[in-house]
Amino acid sequence: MPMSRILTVAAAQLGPIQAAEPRTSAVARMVRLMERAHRRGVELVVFPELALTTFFPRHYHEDIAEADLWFEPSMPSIETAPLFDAARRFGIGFHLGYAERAGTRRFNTAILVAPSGEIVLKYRKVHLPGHAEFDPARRVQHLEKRYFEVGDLGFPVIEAPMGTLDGINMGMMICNDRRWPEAWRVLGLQSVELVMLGYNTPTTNQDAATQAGAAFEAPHLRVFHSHLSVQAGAYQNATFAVATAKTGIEDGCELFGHSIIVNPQGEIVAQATGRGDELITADCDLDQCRLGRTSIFDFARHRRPEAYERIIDQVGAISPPRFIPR
Ligand code: ING
Repeated sequence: MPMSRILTVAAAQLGPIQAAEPRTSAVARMVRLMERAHRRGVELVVFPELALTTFFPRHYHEDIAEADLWFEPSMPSIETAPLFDAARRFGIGFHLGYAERAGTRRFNTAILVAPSGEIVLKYRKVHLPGHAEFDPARRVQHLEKRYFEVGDLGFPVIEAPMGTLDGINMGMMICNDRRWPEAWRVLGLQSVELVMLGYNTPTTNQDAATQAGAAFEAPHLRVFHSHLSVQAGAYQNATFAVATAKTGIEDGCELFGHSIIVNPQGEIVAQATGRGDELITADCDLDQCRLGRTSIFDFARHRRPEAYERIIDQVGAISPPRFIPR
């Protein structure tokens, strides 16, 4: 019987960050969550998407350069250094989502940081929801296509030490990515064992309310869809997943929480219940990935890429041929 490979992880859910809240305040809140995590023996902490500021894509800036105040020109920086110091002090790795400015390029980015404070992996969000121009019909804008470029790093997986373990296969995605099975499968095809993702998801769908005739999406379904996406992604790729929310009311817009930790069977093993800063933890036995990976989801034995061409060849859906009765 192989030794179990236990990693104690935490989703460090954040309550609202108001537009006026300085980064130093958000960072101080996150350091307090890392201290709490350390007291619970946590070895890896997953913070949300865009964890340093309010979810600014809800605000319209005519001049993109005006939005630069929401971006990090360097990582670490003076404001974020306390997170890296805490990682070293507590011997804890962490995942952080933030708005990255790389020269003239802007991305919705996440990094994985080792307990040494070294950046182990970086990911730039590929699936950018919402729109690029101001939409007068929307009560709240969702301008990720305006402020961010599509990520250019693919969906990378790295094997790196974490906690007491010599090597864990870790990968990331961000928010809307979790709704796209392709993102999970690209990570699964690299033998990922732990997927980290942060999200900022409004409680009510600002989209549907504005598209005439769009079916109304009840708020309870918003959480169901979020959980369904993460549970399916974890199960179908035999991986653990930590999905961490920024939640609460920011600038009058409510984001839902319900952060979860999911095992390779698709079971929710921990769930947040509040609307503020909250730490949920779980012991993840990474050898649980072995069952799915060597049976139902043994990709080498069962996948048939020759039948999947449409997934690569097409972007949008086409209309099917019509049945003509004889
Ligand atoms: N937020 C939302 C998300 O994908 C969204 C946007 C919500 C799109 C609901 C579609 C339906 O969770 C981000 N930041 O991607």
